Amino acid sequence: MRVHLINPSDTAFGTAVITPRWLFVLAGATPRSFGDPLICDETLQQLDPASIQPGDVVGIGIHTGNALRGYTVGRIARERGAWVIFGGIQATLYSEEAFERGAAHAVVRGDGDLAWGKALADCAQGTLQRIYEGGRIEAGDFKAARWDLLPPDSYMWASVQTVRGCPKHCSFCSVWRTDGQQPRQRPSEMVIEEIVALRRRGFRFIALADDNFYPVSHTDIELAKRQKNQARVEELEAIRAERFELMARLADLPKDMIFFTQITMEAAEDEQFLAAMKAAHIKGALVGVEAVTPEGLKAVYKDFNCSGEELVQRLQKFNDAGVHVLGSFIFGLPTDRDVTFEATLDLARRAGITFAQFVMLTPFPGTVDFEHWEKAQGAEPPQVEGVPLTRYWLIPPEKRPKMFMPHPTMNSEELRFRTQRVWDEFYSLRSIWKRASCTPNLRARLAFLFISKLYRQMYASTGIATDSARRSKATNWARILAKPCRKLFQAKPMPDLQIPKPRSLASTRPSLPFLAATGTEGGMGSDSQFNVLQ
Ligand code: B12
Ligand code: SF4
Repeated sequence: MRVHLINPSDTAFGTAVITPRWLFVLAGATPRSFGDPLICDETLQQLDPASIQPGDVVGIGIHTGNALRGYTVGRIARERGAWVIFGGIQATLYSEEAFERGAAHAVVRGDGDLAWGKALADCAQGTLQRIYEGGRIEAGDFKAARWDLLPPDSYMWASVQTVRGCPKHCSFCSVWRTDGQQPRQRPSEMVIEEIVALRRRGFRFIALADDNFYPVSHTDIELAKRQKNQARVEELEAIRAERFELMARLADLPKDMIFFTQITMEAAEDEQFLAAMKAAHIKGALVGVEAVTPEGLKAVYKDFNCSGEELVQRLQKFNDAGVHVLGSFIFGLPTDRDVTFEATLDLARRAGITFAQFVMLTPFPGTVDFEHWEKAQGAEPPQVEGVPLTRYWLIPPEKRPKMFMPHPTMNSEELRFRTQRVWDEFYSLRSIWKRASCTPNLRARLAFLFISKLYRQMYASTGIATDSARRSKATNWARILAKPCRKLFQAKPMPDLQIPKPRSLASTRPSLPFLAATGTEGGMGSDSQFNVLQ
């Protein structure tokens, strides 16, 4: 009985940007008695059905975007006589679908770190249950990824998680409902061990696969103080102190390491935090800007963000602190008008952000937006190919609409067209070249250009393109660009790298001067350049 773990995808690029972390975590959660699981990431290459034998166990992880392909993979696996077990956010929210469409024998809901081992053991004993409730486990129980099973020469960035959950409640996001609003922070030792294992193998670019790297803001602590809730103040301060402890340990890793995370823009008001990020080699962060107007922010329950000139200044603060911003903007909000597109582009340029993504508002299951939208569709929602629109992920990709939520003033083609234009302008050769001036030399500038074009091809052209001919052209381009790009991210392995010893806690407390941030302790890089090639 062999164990397979499959990450489904309709599109294979041959090379992928970020490791799908769940594959390697579930490999780590597979009891050694089952041997090493066979890992198949279909974003690299499609599954070979012949690799599945009768009696094998096949674990398939799905989110909304790849659920349909996942169900096809499930049926293939079951036809070949394997046990089929689904997990991931989509299987958690729509478990029955995995049985009906994906030929599942079982579904693991929630965290798979502990439940996967139980399901495998039951399967081996012939007592496989239908549903396993993985729930939300404690951070100390998160399994470390099996990086020794990484296919060689395939990924640009590895991914390591430091925190699960987010205290905010944005209307378009499911994280706070599925992963919870209480941040679950992994002990820093576990994080560092994984990163060192990756650096030994030649990975120096690591994406921190966190929901929100800044789970406690000054405002949160102030509020708890005003409410005279001392227990809450202590709890929040402890979470904050743990962040600083982790960053101090990251700062002790080799200087050539580069981390990228996801963070709310509140962090920009926290100079101590930004300085610690810089010292910790966190050189980039995806910041959910979402909208540039107060009405837009209100529409997505994100009024803790800034708008207008204040927003420009906020984003610039990241830059000033040496943290490059990948700004994430949403188009299609009910408050958007035709001028919003130009205003967003203008703001993105003025704020000096390094990368940007412009996504179209999508009602993802598990979100507040989805609930409202589903309700508005009524008892008999419109159908495409016999599938109700409210289950749009089951519509074949080439027939799937690009916009689901009707807009008061623009039709979906207009929204798509305008969104595409913003991508085109932000990623025009001229604009990229200008932004590339943040790099230290010509070689790095060319690399920056190359990477920007790849990013655009992978995320914009494949996602927004309407017809399949355009999509496949974009995919081919991404495939061509991806291979040489990967080499830019490769580093010389450091097989002898040791885990740096933790410093004394006192030196990492945020209430004390953050020594590393002033450059008086080891590990801090000397420049804030985007030094891809250094
Ligand atoms: C890091 C991240 C990214 C990164 C890296 C993606 C990558 N290649 O890994 C980037 C920035 C590139 C990204 C992009 C996108 N992302 Co994203 N991303 C995340 C994030 C923050 C963490 C994912 C992660 O690695 N977690 C760590 C692993 C270990 O946890 P896990 O995946 O949840 O797996 C656990 C369980 O689910 C379960 N499990 C999972 N699979 C399986 C399988 C089996 C068999 C079993 C038993 C258990 C099991 O066990 C695991 C261990 O506990 C999540 C938020 C979240 N909390 O999930 C969003 C999230 C997954 N992303 C989301 C979205 C929407 C996107 C984008 C579409 C955004 C956009 N508009 O462009 C793109 C799509 C990219 C793509 N095609 O996959 C949504 C998905 C919503 C949905 N319903 O599908 C999430 C949930 C965030 C949100 N806002 O709601 N993302
Ligand atoms: S969008 Fe970001 S800040 Fe908002 S709830 Fe999701 S993870 Fe938290």
